[in-house]
Amino acid sequence: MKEIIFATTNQGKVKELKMILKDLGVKVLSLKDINLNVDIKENGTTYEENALIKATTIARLTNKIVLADDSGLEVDYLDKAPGVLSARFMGEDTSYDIKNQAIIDKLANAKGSERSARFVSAIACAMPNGETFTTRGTIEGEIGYKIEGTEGFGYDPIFYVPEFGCTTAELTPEQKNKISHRGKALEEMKKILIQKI
Ligand code: ITT
Repeated sequence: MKEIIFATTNQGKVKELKMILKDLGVKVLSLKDINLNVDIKENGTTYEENALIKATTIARLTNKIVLADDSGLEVDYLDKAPGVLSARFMGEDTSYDIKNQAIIDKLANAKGSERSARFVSAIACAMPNGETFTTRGTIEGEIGYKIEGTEGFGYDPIFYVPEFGCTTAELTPEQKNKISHRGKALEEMKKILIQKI
């Protein structure tokens, strides 16, 4: 069975990607699975640039097909912050209870449509022959008024999806993957992988 490396240290992303790609007939290995510990400088200014930096760095080291995700939460009331800096917002080691409450507090005066927000995911694929591809997915929603739900990771407990009447942290993993930024970007990437592998 073909092996694909997923260049991430985020175990929430690993769980989602493995579930979404399970019908592709490839073995997905995370950096943890292959015991690879690399400090990658994500100094791009776009999700695509950062995803490509992660994928190409690990492809060079492993000579395998590598996928990477760079993603973030864009809050319109905060001029699309934290955006590409979502993991670094208030410090990488700050808990998401604190980060999520801080975003709710910053939106204390925002009402209704002023609370609009989206998750964005860029998936990059780097092939051993140097070819690269990227896909992107987004999901529109709103910043909730309080932290709700325990599924998912990161900003899920404050990302309210009006169609479902709950946050993405209250959806099952299957429900989230069907509608999420990462789910959509990976469905597009699957079409490319089917041709290429
Ligand atoms: P890797 O770079 O190792 O993949 P990371 O967590 O640092 O892990 P990013 O730089 O892409 O990844 O940061 C993305 C951040 O955006 C992530 O840490 C979350 O805070 C947030 N985020 C992205 N997708 C999310 C999702 O589906 N649910 C909740 N928060 C999400």
